[in-house]
Amino acid sequence: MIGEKKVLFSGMQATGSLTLGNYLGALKNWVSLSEEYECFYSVVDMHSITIRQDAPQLRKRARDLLTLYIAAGLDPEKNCIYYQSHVSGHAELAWILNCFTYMGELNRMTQFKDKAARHADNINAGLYTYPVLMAADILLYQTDVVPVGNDQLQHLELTRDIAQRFNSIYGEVFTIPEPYIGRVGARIMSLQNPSKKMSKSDENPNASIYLMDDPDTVIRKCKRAVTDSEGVIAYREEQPGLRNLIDIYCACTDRTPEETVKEFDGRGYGEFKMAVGEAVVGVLKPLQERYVRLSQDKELIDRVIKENAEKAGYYAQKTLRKVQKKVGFPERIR
Ligand code: ATP
Ligand code: LTN
Repeated sequence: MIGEKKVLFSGMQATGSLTLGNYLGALKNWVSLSEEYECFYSVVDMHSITIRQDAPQLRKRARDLLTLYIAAGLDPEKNCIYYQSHVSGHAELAWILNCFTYMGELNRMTQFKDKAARHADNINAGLYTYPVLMAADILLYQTDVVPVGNDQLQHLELTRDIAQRFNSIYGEVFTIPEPYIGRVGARIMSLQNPSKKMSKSDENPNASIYLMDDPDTVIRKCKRAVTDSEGVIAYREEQPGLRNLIDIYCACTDRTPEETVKEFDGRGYGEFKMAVGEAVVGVLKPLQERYVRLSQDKELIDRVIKENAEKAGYYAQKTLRKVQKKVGFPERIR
């Protein structure tokens, strides 16, 4: 708890252009939770280097992502929006937690297996211990809830196990975090293959809508989305492409699938796809306008970066000092 509020932590990697999936599955939920909780939203740049990065490009993407958090509606005065690499406590706690994590546990992580297969030439130790750094991110702030997509649940389960193990040895040091999975948009699928999730690293540009796509591109991608030959607008598993478009439409217009099916009863796919495209444009356009305005305000962004790193650092140090004392590191002499 910080004051009267429970603590929320989440983060995203700056490793590519964000998609509508990232927005509807993560960012949009972050905004809706931001009043209720004391929030820490990090740009997890230390996680990014587990895959080889170009330094100037990583720096630019990290700043773009931080700006996008604000453009999506997170108020930087109320939410702690900061770079992970600016708070050294993440790395310090990660080292300690490494010593409380078993290799057997890390061997089971499916994201490691996927990424190791995709980057066979660079299976580094950081990629392997990535989940421990993620556990440190979360536990450093005594986090109560962590909003993530389904794909991160395994990492969160590991975080809870590490925290419980530590607490059972040293007493109640860490708060045990709970996952938060949003109701809508939990899993937006690829427009070209509805059995795969929409992902920023998809090599087919028509599969994903990017947050910075212009209106014509958005409409074109929606029109080309893979559907079926049933010809009936219905929300069912046998029509996964259409179901995904209905999910997108609902998430963008705050409607339910039932309302949507009713609204388009008896109308064709072409008309519906057009409506989906327009609904997406309706969400992206104001976001893009805010993004352009904010990215020109260097002073504001710089101030957010500086002040929020200090705020995060303050809370991080509180937990870190406690942990260092528990494990037996000598006290500092002042
Ligand atoms: P990559 O393609 O590089 O693996 P990604 O697009 O899957 O990236 P991440 O950076 O792993 O995105 O995830 C950022 C956040 O967005 C996570 O909380 C994740 O669960 C969520 N997310 C990513 N893709 C989707 C999607 N298609 N639908 C809903 N949520 C998503
Ligand atoms: N692993 C996450 C990003 C991430 C994160 C976190 C999410 C790093 N640290 C802490 C929630 C809490 C991803 O790849 N999406």
